[in-house]
Amino acid sequence: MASSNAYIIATAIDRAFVEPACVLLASIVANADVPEASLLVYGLGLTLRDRDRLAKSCGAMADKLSVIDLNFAADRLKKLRVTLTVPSVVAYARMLVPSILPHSASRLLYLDSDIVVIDSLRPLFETKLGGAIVGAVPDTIAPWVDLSFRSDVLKLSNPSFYFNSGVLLIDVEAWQNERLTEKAFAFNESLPPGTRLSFPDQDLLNAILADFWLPLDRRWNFFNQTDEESLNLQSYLSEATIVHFASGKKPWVSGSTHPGRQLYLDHRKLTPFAQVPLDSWVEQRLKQFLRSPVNTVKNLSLRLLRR
Ligand SMILES: [Mn+2]
Repeated sequence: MASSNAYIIATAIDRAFVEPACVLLASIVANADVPEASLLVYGLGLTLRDRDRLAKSCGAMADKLSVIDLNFAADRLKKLRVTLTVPSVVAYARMLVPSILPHSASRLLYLDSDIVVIDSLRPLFETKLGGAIVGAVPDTIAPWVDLSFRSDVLKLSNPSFYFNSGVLLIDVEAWQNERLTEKAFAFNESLPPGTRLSFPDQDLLNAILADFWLPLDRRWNFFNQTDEESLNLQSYLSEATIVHFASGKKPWVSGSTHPGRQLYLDHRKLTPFAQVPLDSWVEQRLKQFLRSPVNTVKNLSLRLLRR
């Protein structure tokens, strides 16, 4: 059994997600109660200014931050498909990161950058995985998801047993022993040409981890599970520890009506973006295109057609 004395929190971004990553870091420093944790940001194409903003957002934990250039993996990542739901290849970094950490890093908490932490993460880090390799929060079935895809293509024996990949508590040593990074890339390459995954990195991870993941309480990855669910700020405050802005409605867009938005704005005040005006939806999408270096024109046109 691995010791749990080394906590690592990691995320991955390109230039389009520097602001939310700053807010994520500030929220961890303010609320997560793990001052000994290492903070890793894997970045693609980040500038010195971006790095400076990330460091400034870490305040008292600035010496815990490492910003690591993802260029070493760029060739591998660029071969992977981007989609409407996963607009940047940095999403796939979660498949790589556990394989490149030292063995002694026994607990890795991998977080999407569209997250705000509002309470202590210590109980999560202390969670016993009970033989599982990854802890994650189940994702209930969106009505438009084709369950037969999950059984036929992803080979899930129970297509309803499916997790959201936005928060992953990972036993690094066990991940490495099972060579899960290699398995994830191999599974992707084994798919028939033209296969369209609904949520690429998430589908691949569900496929290779089907027998190796432990469902965690919803508070560790709190998001709207169905279109009908009506969360409000109070439900976030009372039921969530990790708030995940998982839908397309991101709180950093001006005019956003996301019910958890105030949590984002409150922590944004703790970052170098405090005085920066929020982008409109169009500005945001344009920046996302310009700052996500490996996106294709095809992908942009698809996204513009979307709404
Ligand atoms: Mn997300």
